[in-house]
Amino acid sequence: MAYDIYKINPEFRSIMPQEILDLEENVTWAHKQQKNRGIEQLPVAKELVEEHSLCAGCPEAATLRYVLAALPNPEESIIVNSTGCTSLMFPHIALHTVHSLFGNQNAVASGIKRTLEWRFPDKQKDVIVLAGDGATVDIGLDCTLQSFFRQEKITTICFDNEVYANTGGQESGSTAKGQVFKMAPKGKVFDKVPMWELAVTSGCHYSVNLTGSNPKQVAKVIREAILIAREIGPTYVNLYTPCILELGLGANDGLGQMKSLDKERFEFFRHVSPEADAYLAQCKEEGRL
Ligand SMILES: Cc1ncc(C[n+]2csc(CCOP(=O)(O)OP(=O)(O)O)c2C)c(N)n1
Ligand code: SF4
Ligand SMILES: [Mg+2]
Repeated sequence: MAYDIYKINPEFRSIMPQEILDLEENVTWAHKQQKNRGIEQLPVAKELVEEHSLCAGCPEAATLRYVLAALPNPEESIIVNSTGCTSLMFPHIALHTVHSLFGNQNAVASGIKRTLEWRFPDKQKDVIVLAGDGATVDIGLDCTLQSFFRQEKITTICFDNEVYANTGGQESGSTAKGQVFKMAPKGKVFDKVPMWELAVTSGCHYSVNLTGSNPKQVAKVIREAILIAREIGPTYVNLYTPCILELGLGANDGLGQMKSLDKERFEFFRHVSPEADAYLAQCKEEGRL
């Protein structure tokens, strides 16, 4: 085994599927040759989610793989998740993850980050929130914004599929105006909340809005967001990962849907504070980007 972060309880070993056993035995996070891990490793690295239990073709699954491939230091990273379709993938990940109560993810992540800073003052621990739009922009908005106001050094990634997917298609604050879903039959009355703008006014040093259509771009943004959160302050990434099921699309239609919104609601937006910009330049010079 490459790194001792994923251990199966010996009493459960005999009933574990091969997929889970493989995760323990074949992870490559800390292999020396994987030092410059990136999306190039997607076809070969076991831990970059080979299998998942989401709908076939769900863009959330593909985008999570890009996120995992972009982590600057996976062994020292903790991902805080919230209930939703995203959370179905976490049992398949050989990393430290925490499943928090729906909507509380940024409060939980803030506590973890502070505790780790106190417990391991000599180690750099990256705390990353990954949650849906319902958890981030709607029910958990208070916790999300409070973590920005208080300048918590965490990265918040919202998998924005513009709907409460896991509970069958209710509208969220992130749903576009006029959108009809099974459980929003009259169409959304209000505008979509531009969370990436709220993030800027609430104190994030880095805020990006994009779709999951371009793996390289996603990886670059995630890496920058995590590095800035280490030294400067909170960062936010809003990633469009459409729910093909609720949109009535097929398993092969996710990429096309993302591309069609690249120049629309999810036109690339990037805010970087002056301190963060200077830090990114330093990271580049040191070869960390
Ligand atoms: C405290 C609490 N409130 C509500 C729920 C019900 N619930 C489970 S998943 C979900 C929707 C998640 O939507 P989103 O965060 O957008 O993620 P998605 O499923 O769309 O990826 C809700 C409301 C819950 N599990 N816990
Ligand atoms: S319901 Fe939607 S978001 Fe959830 S797994 Fe299926 S396609 Fe993905
Ligand atoms: Mg959602």
